[in-house]
Amino acid sequence: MKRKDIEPADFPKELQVIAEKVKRNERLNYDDALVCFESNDVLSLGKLARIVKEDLHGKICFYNINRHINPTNVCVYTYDCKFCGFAALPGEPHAWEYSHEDIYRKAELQGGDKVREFHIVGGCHPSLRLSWYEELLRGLKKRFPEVHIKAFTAIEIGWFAKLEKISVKEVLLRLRAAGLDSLPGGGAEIFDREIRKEICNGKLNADEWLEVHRTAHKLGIKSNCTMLYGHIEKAEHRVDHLLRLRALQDETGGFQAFIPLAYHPDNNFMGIKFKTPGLEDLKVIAVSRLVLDNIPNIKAYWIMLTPEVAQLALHFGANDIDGTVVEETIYHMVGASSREWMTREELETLIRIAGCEPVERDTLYNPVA
Ligand code: V47
Repeated sequence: MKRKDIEPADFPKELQVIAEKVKRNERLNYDDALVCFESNDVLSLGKLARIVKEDLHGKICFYNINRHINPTNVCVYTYDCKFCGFAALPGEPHAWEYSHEDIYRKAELQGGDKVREFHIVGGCHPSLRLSWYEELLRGLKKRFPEVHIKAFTAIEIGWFAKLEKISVKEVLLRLRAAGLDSLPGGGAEIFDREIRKEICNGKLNADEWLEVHRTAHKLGIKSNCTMLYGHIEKAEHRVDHLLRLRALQDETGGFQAFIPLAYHPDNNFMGIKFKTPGLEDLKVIAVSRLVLDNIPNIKAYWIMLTPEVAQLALHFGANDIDGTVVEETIYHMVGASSREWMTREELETLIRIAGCEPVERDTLYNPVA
């Protein structure tokens, strides 16, 4: 279906204004976004989001052949980030710090498909210096020159700046010179000051997170963005979060993909013991597609959603399902029930069964021949 064929009268009353705007390709405002999040007509939202997605991407669904690596889980924010089950303090039994050689060996284990991207994130380690990370990136580039390195959340970049007493710009320039190609989207959580204080007091605030990405974009470094939902936030906090991302994207155009991340309940200090049900996840995907009119790609991260819900998300506005991953710890330490990797064949099958056309992409969203 095309935008012009939308019949607003066919939608429930509360969504008719939204349908009209989608039909006219008009930007949704704060109130519209709130109406979307407060509606329980997920199928109608999905229908609209799918039309928007197909307008942008047709039937294409992107995937990539990537490998996650977490050099260390030792983190100064271990007890600040209440939702995290990954981090540890130095010396705790579950803490790890891989050596460069350990990491090079892991990078070799690519699960059978030729990896095009390393996704590298970790804890904010109290004593690993920026030079250690620069050496790591140089070592990886030397051994895997054709692999794109997407590494370090804004939180890690901010931490390196604090530890080294240098600016965020200087950190980014040094890391880029050593081999950094782009930034992942983690650490955004929820921008609202009060909610952020409750769930991750102490680490970068919203303006600081956005400033790291603004600085990266100005240097020509592309990045992703995320939102952690399904904990104590309300609809208005989700809307505020999406609109702040949209405003930065208007300014810089540097975000490639938005990845909504559903809160997982195990092994953390939140005290919330359930994960959002699948329909809620599909609603967040759909509303993100409708509100973020300037971010080209909405990623249904299959590790976080499960392959089953990620597949459904392709009918609710998502056009990317992430990649092979190979080894995953962040979500598996907080209760993810999915496997840690999928092969190219499995990803392609999952996409085809959803009626979409699988296209392998590189990290910068160029289709791979
Ligand atoms: O920043 C941590 C989240 C993020 C929990 O850029 C949790 O391509 C739910 O950002 N429940 C890291 N979420 C993952 C991430 C990501 C993943 C895939 C692709 C990309 C990309 C980025 O995981 C953290 C945090 O928001 N997280 N703990 C939890 N209990």
